[in-house]
Amino acid sequence: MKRILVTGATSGIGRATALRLAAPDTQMIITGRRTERLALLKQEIEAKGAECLVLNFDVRSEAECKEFLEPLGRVDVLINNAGLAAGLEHIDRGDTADWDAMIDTNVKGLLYVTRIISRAMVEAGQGGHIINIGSIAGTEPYENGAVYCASKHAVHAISQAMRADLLSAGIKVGEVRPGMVETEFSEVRFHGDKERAAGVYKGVDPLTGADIAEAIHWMLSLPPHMNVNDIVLMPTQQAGAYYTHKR
Ligand code: NDP
Ligand code: 8X3
Repeated sequence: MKRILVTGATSGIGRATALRLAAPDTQMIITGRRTERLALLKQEIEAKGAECLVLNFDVRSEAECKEFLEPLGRVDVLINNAGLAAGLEHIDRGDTADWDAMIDTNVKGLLYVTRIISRAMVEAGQGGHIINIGSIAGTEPYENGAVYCASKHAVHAISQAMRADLLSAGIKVGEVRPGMVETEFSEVRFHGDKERAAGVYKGVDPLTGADIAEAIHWMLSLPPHMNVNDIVLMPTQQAGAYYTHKR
């Protein structure tokens, strides 16, 4: 049985990925803070013939990561997806609580999860596959996004370094770096302002969580000798952080 762990599966890219990867002979391990959503997703995953284990915890807490992830032992695949942007402000106006949330989740949370899961993979000696969800913000710093961009630059650096660290253990490390994907991302960034969030996607056909899930499914289906290190995905109407052609 293949065991696949997806962090941040209650919404957006993580939810779509958990559903895309669910199949008979697979155990999906889904995580997030919103209990009811995890319970509903478990039902959808099981309807696809997969087993499902729900882990309800906050990746910002190292203690919770240890409590919930260490008992798992080895999994075959880890999708490090849990993350957020909070706020969109010039550096002099930024809110330090937003900064802490982004750094604690996107960087420290990803590290806590990765340390536990990669260690179990190395100790089992059977390889594995880790895919980190980065962003175009991981190479393109943009105005008002200093801390989010810094956190995704960190994910980009960590992805490259951990690929080297885990090379001799035969563990594949890939990074998926999307541009604009319509999820709850902007609603979270704008602290629940749905109208402002909708404005981000107005006049654009953005990517969907399902589009990203399809790419992840493809990366996981490649033969053992082949790895995708880094893949950048954007809507056709976007060419970079500063270039979006709106209708
Ligand atoms: P969503 O807001 O729709 O989903 C984010 C997910 O992360 C939720 O399941 C949420 O679960 C989880 N999460 C957030 N904080 C925590 C936490 N502290 N502990 C556990 N889980 C957490 O956004 P997306 O699907 O768009 O975002 C997924 C990833 O994709 C993020 O890393 C984001 O940076 C990245 N990304 C998104 C892009 C976009 O345009 N949408 C573009 C490029 C990258 P819960 O709240 O239940 O804990
Ligand atoms: C999310 C996409 O353009 O807001 O990572 O950085 S963007």
